[in-house]
Amino acid sequence: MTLAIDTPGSKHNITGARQAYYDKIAKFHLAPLWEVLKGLVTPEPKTQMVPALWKFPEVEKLMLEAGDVITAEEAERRVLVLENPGEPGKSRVTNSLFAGIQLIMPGEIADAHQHVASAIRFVLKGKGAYTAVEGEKSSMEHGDFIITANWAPHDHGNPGKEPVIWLDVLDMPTVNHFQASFANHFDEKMQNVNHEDGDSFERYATGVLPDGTSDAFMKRSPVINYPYAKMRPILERLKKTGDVDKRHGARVRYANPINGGPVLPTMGASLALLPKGFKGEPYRSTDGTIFAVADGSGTTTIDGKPFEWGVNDVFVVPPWKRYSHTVTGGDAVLFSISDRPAQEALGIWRESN
Ligand code: 1HN
Repeated sequence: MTLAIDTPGSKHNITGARQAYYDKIAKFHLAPLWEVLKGLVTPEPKTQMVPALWKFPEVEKLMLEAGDVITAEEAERRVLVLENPGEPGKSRVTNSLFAGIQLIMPGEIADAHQHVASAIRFVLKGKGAYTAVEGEKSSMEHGDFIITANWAPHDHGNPGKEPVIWLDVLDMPTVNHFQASFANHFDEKMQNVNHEDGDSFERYATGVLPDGTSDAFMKRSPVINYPYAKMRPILERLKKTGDVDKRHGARVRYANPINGGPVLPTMGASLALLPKGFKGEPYRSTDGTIFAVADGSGTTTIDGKPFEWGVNDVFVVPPWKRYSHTVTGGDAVLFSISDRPAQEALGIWRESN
């Protein structure tokens, strides 16, 4: 086939001939790579996701209104999805992660179920609720980091007197990307609890390992709850000895005590203390990151735009957007979570300043 004839209007002829060719091959489920190549193999990460911040006082008010609209039982999980404004309606905050805010009112329970998607909870506000994960009934306190691994049975309840609110992050968009989702509901509303509060932390995260510890824990941490009350003093130690990173502050990574790896294969989390007066240097990485404010107040400038935060606010930094933290009050503590372990396992994770 001759495509190029060097006459006036030849451009039009080429375009027309090409289009005719594309129409013809489309019937065979074929398409020209050269028309889309530049958008597929980009020289730098491209994302439709945008930086965003959810202020806790606003979210809390709206969340409590949800308490009037629907019971936890009807909703199965009373969660407001943190929708990235760059892609509303997709139930995700980054391409790979779901984030939501969950409310459980006094006297309510959220039934036992299990799913392939792994979850984490970071407790924001309220006392007296529990989550039961794989037989361990764990109390939920502000700043606690609780994991629910792939296929782990879990249910929540609030026998206390106050509403309890937490951040849920799930790798559901990742699981759905692979189209590998399974889920199961138990007939019993609550699972059998045979391990008391704090059991897995004491057993596995205090310098000893029980004989016969399962190999299954190479892939995911055996610890259900990493309590804030145990983590915060470690951050204070780092601060005291000046172990403060110029970008991230005095930071610890939640680790699997069996092998030092991430708590889950798909998601990794950290807790950082940014000392009073901290003015962080810029940083970017390919893992879009969700932050929750455990303590203090400050400003994070993301892609040149300032986002002011206070206690329990949640914000998201999309992949490869440059950001820097500044503290405006006393010491601040930031929780963060991303898909970094998944990217590292695939050998694609990168960072720069
Ligand atoms: C889920 O099972 C929980 O168990 C929370 O509390 C949020 C979001 C999407 C899918 C499943 C929970 C969820 C979820």
